[in-house]
Amino acid sequence: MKQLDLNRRKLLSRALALGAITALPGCNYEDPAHPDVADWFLHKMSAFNDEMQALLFNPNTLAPTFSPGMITNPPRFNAFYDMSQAPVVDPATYALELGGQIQDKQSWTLAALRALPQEGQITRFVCVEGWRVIGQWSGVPLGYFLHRIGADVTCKYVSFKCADGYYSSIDMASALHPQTILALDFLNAPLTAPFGAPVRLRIPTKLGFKNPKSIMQLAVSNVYTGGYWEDQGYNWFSGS
Ligand SMILES: Nc1nc2c(c(=O)[nH]1)N[C@H]1C(S)=C(S)[C@@H](COP(=O)(O)O)O[C@H]1N2
Ligand SMILES: [Mo]
Repeated sequence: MKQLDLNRRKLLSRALALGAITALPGCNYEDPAHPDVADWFLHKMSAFNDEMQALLFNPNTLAPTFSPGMITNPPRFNAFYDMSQAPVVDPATYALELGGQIQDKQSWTLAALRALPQEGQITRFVCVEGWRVIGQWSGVPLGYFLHRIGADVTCKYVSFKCADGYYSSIDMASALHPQTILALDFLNAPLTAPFGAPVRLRIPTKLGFKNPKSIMQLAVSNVYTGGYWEDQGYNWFSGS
C-alpha cells in the first residue's frame, strides 16, 4: 500500500515534470491578438509545477545506483558550446566563492574541499536532449558543506555561477538530499575541464542541466536566480 502510494506520487511528479519540459520550449503556440498571453500562461504553469514538484519531492527517496560494470565510458559531453571551448580553471589558484545567507564566507581551495568527507556514487545522468549515461562521481556532500559553512538552510535556494557564464539554482530540500554532492572526481580521478573541473554539482535527483560544471560561486538565499536553460523556459525544478 505504501509502496503503491510512493509509485503513484513518483508517476505524478514525473508527469508534471515532463509536461512542463515538453510543453514549454517545444510549443510554438501563437495568438496574433494576444502574443504574450500563451507565454504568460505557460510560465505560470511551470511555476505551479515547480511548487507541486517541491511538495512531492521526498528527501528520503534515493536515485537508483548502479554497478561499476554499467558505467558509460567514455562519458558524454554536453554544454552550450563545443567540447574544445570548455573553460580551463587553474586548480592551483582555484577558490570556491561563497555568498548570501552564509555565516563563514571564506572561499574554499581544492585542498580544503578535498580534506572534507567525500562520498561516491554510481548514478544515472539524464539530459533533456534524450540521452542518458551512467557515471561515477565523488566529492563533498552539499548538505554537509552547507552546514559546515553555516548556511541558513531555511533559505529557499542554493545558486551556482560557473566559469563559462553558465548558472543554475536548486531548491534547498534537493540541496540537502544525501546524494547531492559537490563532485571533484569522475572515475576516481580529478574531473577534467570539459566535464566540470575542478568542482561540479552532481545531483542525480534532477535532470542534466541542473548539474552545473566548473562552479566558481555558490550562494544561499531566498531570491530566485533561475538558470541558463531555466530562463529560456525549461522547467526550474526538473526532477528526474
Ligand atoms: N558550466 C556548465 N555546466 C553545465 C552545462 C554548461 O553548458 N555549462 N550544461 C548542462 C547540461 S545541459 C548537461 S546535459 C550537463 C552535461 O554534463 P556532462 O558534459 O558531464 O555530460 O552539464 C550541465 N552543466
Ligand atoms: Mo542537458
